[in-house]
Amino acid sequence: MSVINQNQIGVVGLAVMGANLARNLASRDLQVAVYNRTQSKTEDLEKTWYQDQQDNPSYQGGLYGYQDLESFVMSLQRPRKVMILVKSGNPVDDVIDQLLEYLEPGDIIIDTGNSNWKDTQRRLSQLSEKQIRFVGCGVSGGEEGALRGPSLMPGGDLEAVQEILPYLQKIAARDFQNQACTTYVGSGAAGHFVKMVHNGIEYSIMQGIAEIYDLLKGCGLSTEVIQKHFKDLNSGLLESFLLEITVDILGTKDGDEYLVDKIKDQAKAKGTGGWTVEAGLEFGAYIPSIAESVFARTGSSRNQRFIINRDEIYTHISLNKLTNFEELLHQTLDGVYLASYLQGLDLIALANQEKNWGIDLNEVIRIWQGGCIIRSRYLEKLPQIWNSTDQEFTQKAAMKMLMNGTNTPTPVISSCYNYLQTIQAQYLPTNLTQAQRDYFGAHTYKRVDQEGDFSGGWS
Ligand code: NBP
Repeated sequence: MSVINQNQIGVVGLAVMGANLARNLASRDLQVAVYNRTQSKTEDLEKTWYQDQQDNPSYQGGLYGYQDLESFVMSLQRPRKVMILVKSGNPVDDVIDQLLEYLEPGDIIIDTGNSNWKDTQRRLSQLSEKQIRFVGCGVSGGEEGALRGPSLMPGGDLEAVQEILPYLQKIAARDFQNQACTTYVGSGAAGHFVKMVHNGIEYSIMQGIAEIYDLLKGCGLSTEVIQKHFKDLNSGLLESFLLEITVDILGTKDGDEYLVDKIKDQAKAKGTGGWTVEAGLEFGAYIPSIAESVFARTGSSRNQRFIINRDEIYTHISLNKLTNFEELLHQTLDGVYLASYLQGLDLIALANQEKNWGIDLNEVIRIWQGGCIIRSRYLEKLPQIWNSTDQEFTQKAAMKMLMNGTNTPTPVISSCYNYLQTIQAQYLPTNLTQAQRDYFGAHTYKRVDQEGDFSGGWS
């Protein structure tokens, strides 16, 4: 369809995320141009949008497919706003290069994919040389969120974000106060950095939930009973998207059996968890549970030559005979959620300090309250915990008791426990570690009773 200067926003890349975001935008009364490298996806989306309109006659927006990038770009009102939702990495650079043939100074490119924050930093400076304004925007919520309301984390050029925020606010999910789950996250690569850390937290909580599932399996409980436990866990602060889907998953049958029992125990990853761990090392953040959750997926492709019958290595002591079993489970998962969130916030705070992005962590917590994978009621209480200095982590006792009761591998529960122990420890044994470093390498040490750097003094 050829319309000049008519459409308010354009979307390039119409796989699940781009198609659903475009439908979301059009359903909010916006005029949306869409383009995809493979033409058939554009045609499919036009048909879906036609059906959306039949089902919802009140829709005032429009969705217009273009078969070439030039007419797509020419159809947009100036300054043009183009959202890119293609596979992260080289495809994003390819699309930007193609767009540059037609865009003009002042136009805005919004990379809404899961780009690596370092690529975003590079693209920002490359595009500012060409006077194209660039926004790196994290999106969370998966395909359903993209359609019905995601959490949107835009960062980069402030003025550009302010110009697109009215559109983002229309399509975003709502927080607990009914405000849009989007905000200007910060300058530079802040948006994609925050989204990356969101994914790191997601990895950790998912693995923590899986470990609770494994503990319950180790008690000999049926999938049906385990599902009931997760239904109960999905309450209070733990009421969350990840527990909701766990309950649905555990209730899904394939024939007479549960589908989950037919799935191979090998989890894959697309990279954002690993990037979070790299960033943790780069900025000196203590994020052990995020690292454990990434390696837990790697470990799930373990070398099978050591495998022995599970019953021989796992001590199935009857966890379900522990008093207050439900409460222990709740407390343990509470510790996992809390430690995972705190680690992520710590990492964002350290990066923000070094990069001067101007991130407001309370706002980050707020825009995760709706639409996103790590949304939970915990996020209501998190600012208070994050901003306080004297917290008692009462969850630790339950975590310890559960772990003592089993030989089931619990890398994330253990590391969350150790994380909470470590950040509360009045002193750690690292005086000895530093002494050893100085002993064999003259790496110096600091003293508790004098200022300065010291070395030697060993007998
Ligand atoms: P994919 O990540 O599967 O990418 C497929 C899209 O990229 C198609 O439109 C494809 O066009 C296009 N593309 C590729 Br591949 N190479 C291209 C190139 N060189 N030039 C132009 N287009 C190219 O899509 P997705 O799952 O919808 O995700 C889109 C972005 O959103 C990704 O960055 C993803 O990480 C992120 N994200 C995804 C989710 C999720 O739940 N899926 C959630 C949050 C964020 P074609 O049709 O012509 O092959």
